[in-house]
Amino acid sequence: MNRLHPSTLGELNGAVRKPAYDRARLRAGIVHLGLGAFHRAHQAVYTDEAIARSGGDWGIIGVSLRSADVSTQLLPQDCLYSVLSEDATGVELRVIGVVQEVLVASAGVSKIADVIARQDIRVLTLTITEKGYTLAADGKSLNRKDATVKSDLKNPAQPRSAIGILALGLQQRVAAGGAPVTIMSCDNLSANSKVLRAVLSDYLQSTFPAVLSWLKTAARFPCSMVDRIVPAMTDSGRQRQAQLLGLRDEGAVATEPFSQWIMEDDFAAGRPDWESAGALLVADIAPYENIKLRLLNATHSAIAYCGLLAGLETVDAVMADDTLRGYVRQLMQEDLMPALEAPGNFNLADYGEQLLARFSNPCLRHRCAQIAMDGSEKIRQRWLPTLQQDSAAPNLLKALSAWCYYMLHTDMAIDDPRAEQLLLIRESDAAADKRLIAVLACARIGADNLDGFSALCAVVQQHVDRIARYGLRALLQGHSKCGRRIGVRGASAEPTPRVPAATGSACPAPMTFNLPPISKLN
Ligand code: CS2
Repeated sequence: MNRLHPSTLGELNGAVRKPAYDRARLRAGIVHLGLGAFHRAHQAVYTDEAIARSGGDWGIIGVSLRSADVSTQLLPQDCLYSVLSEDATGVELRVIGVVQEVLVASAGVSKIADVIARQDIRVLTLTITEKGYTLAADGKSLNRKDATVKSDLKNPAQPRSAIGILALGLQQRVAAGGAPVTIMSCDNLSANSKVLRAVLSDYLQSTFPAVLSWLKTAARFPCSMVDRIVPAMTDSGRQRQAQLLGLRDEGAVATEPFSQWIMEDDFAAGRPDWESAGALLVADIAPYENIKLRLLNATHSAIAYCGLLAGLETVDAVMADDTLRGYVRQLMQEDLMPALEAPGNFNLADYGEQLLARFSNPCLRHRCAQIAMDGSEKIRQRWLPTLQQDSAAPNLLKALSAWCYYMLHTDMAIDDPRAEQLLLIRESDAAADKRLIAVLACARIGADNLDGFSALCAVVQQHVDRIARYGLRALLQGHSKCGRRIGVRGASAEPTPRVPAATGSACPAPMTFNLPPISKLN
């Protein structure tokens, strides 16, 4: 089978959408740090769609900070790749053409700094994951104890961290004329771009302090909320996608039909017409961001740890299990939703139902282990704010207990920036209460940021013991201690209908292409 390339586009299966613009007219205007599957299935798709719908010449230079794989996948294809979006009702397959160049940090950071410094680059976007921000416990300053940060602070001309590379590029940008730029985080962090500005400023203060005054006047940091479930690609997924395409695509990504991008309207030097592709530009992002992080992502993490402890591999398998699905619904409705303030036009109950349906999508095969990764970073973004409002939230405490049990009492792999510390705690023979406090401290949960921390520890310890004696299902089936049922703000008082159980064979016949490319909020 031939490989996807501009010269083979004519061989694509008929229903596959191709870039609906002249690629030769694109000029790089965006540099994206973190060219993983998520960016390719989200911001790049919006940019592609915006150019197709309303013109512009915004090409993307993508930077991979970790692996060099993406360059071997995309460069031989002249950076073309395909996005498959699929659920039980249909599939859509399209080729994206906006990525123009791929750089990898392992080949040297100077080229990356050079493109950040280019005066015609007007937008810098980032998907570097929560841990990429190298945040200290306060959630906004630089973690100066981190080994990579330490090395970057010593040698800022040869940085290895994302923040260090960005800072070096900006220092060169100022030297080259200091054209204004927008720097936008697209990661699952509360107040993401504000946090980015804070940690970057902290780093610059110690490395290139002269850049700080330029940063204040010439750079904008709009926060953004991004949403699309993008599981890691597998060999069999790639093979299947090739069959659907009619061409081999080493850079293929697969995702769900749903997609959402909400951002603050605060750009220094223009941007693609992302609204034309379905993005929302708002004055205040906080309510949307809170809903996404504290409902979607919070539930996702709970599904991941409970799923792994129950021996279920994927999110849809968790949702097809009566006990677990019942628990997930309770967690959302009784603990997470009541702690959220939805904007006036936002129907939280509908959003919750939509989430349950998205999690049940049988086509995604989203692995619990993928979501479980980096838990110590994710928990403080996803669970801590709800616990700070209600440290006795019964279902959320069960999720927290599942995470603690996983870390303390299993021999399952720990893929986490604090893995070393977590493993030491797992292997230690200290008293149970001390080990529990130490594990929670890794997730930055402690008496200093949580009223009622000791009561929380007592409940979590009981739950952990219960899992050890009777298994996770016994814990999830048990009624919450106080048996309370809290009304959901903005939700109907009626019990909500059950999401139909997903079946393994529910994936549709390929090539029906009946889904709208981008679903909008409400
Ligand atoms: C997931 C997210 O891996 C994870 O931690 O919760 O990547 C989630 O799929 C996205 O945020 C959905 O928009």
